[in-house]
Amino acid sequence: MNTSKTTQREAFALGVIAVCIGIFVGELTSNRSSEWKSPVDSLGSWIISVIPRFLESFAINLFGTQDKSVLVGIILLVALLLGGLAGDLLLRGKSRIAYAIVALETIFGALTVIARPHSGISAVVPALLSGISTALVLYFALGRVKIETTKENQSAQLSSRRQVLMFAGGAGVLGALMLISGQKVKTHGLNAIKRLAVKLPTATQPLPPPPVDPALQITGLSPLITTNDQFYRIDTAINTPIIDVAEWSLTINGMVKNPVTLSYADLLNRPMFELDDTMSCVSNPVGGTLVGNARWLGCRLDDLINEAGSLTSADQILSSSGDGFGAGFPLNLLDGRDAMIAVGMNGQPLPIAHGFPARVIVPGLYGYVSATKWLTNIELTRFDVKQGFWISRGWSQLGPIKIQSRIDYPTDGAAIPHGKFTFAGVAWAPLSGIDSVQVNIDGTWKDATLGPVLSGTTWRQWWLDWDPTAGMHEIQVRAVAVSGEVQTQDVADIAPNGASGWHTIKISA
Ligand SMILES: Nc1nc2c(c(=O)[nH]1)N[C@H]1C(S)=C(S)[C@@H](COP(=O)(O)O)O[C@H]1N2
Ligand SMILES: [Mo]
Repeated sequence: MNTSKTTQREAFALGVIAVCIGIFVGELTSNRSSEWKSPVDSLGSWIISVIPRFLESFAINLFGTQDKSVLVGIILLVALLLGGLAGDLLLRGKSRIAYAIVALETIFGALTVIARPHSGISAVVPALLSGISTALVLYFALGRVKIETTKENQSAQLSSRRQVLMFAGGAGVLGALMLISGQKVKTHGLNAIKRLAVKLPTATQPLPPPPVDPALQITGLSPLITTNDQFYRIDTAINTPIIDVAEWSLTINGMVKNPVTLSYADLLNRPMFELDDTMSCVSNPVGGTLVGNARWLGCRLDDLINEAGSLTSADQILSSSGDGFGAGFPLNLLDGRDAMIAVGMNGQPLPIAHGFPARVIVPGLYGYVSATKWLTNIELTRFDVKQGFWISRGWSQLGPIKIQSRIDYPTDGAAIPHGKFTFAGVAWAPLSGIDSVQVNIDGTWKDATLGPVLSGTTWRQWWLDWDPTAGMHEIQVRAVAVSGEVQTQDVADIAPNGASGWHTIKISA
């Protein structure tokens, strides 16, 4: 009894090890050539592309910006469990099912590799090698065990083979981890060093330095300008793309008279301007944090489009990043607003996570329809011909940022100590700007004090002193735009075109 139990456990472990070695081989080979793609990354990208957005938002809320690592972790876990299952089946003599599992896993991985943009047929090489090595290890570790007839022989054979294999497996896994991280560190590191070497141009007419930030004085208030490392991050990329600025180029083509291609140096040589702009994700819930305010540096998008000369039949500007992401907005939204190809963020070259070397920023639009990071192409096209990444997944074709306000301090459910304190938060209403913010305390609206205006497309900080009475209180906030628009109380979900409603919190004093 005891022996057979151990044997089963060993078989499971050997199956897991076989998959570890397979994954090692897959990652190792995918690092050998830019044509060959990592099966793990491809599976992740595929999952992100089919996952319903509400689930993605849920994952983002749960795991924050670690959501991609969690996804990769889940993929690895499932693969290892399937390996264990295959090991177990082999021990029971069900070798056909065992190998079928490995084959299906391999084929599925290979299909997700093919599904990635710019995948040639050779892209599946790592997936195939990974599957073959898994099957071979399984075969040599467990496949021939059944030749022995008695249970005793079986387990004796396994035990001696076990030690060799456990050792080989352990070494393989360790090697794989070192290799994968080593390669990632090397390529990402090189990318990071090249970014550090970039010398940003200065704007033709630099903006005045931002005013003193009220957040320095007011507890819990969001800073006027979000620092680069505090800025939210949302994208479909498992790994940020490795882009060599020396080779990178931006092409403007499609329904244009003269296609334009710019190198990074060409781009930096164009007249530059600075833009203070608040960008939000359409998935930002009421009161949420998927929104940030930065000082961007870049060149005018409308000038570039004018140089390319759009045909009158075009109605959409569709930008894309070469990794399958695309974002499109109506051409007629280039109405003089300061849309830009951004190269700088808060005085630094765009951080890699935020789109280095270049991205699009269009004031007043959610990121999913405009703000393509790791930009490589801008195509003039028609909405009835082509659409951005999220549109076929149920998100609205048009994505103007809705007027919103948020209570930063105190947080929902907080217990406030006795005595005076200050409510604080931010409100935004691009392109118009914020005219006033009111706070509803237990049913009475009071006007909040407003912070400085950076531009019509940036958020404004607000605050309000209050001397609470003991007990529970319900607090709401609403904003009024310079245009006269009052933030609606009507609650809307983030899908399909952005959340609305008043941010409401309960606190006790
Ligand atoms: N290449 C690429 N660009 C992208 C995305 C993406 O998935 N891939 N996501 C968009 C979305 S949905 C948003 S909200 C913004 C987020 O930009 P940030 O990560 O710099 O905050 O980037 C946009 N640009
Ligand atoms: Mo987004």
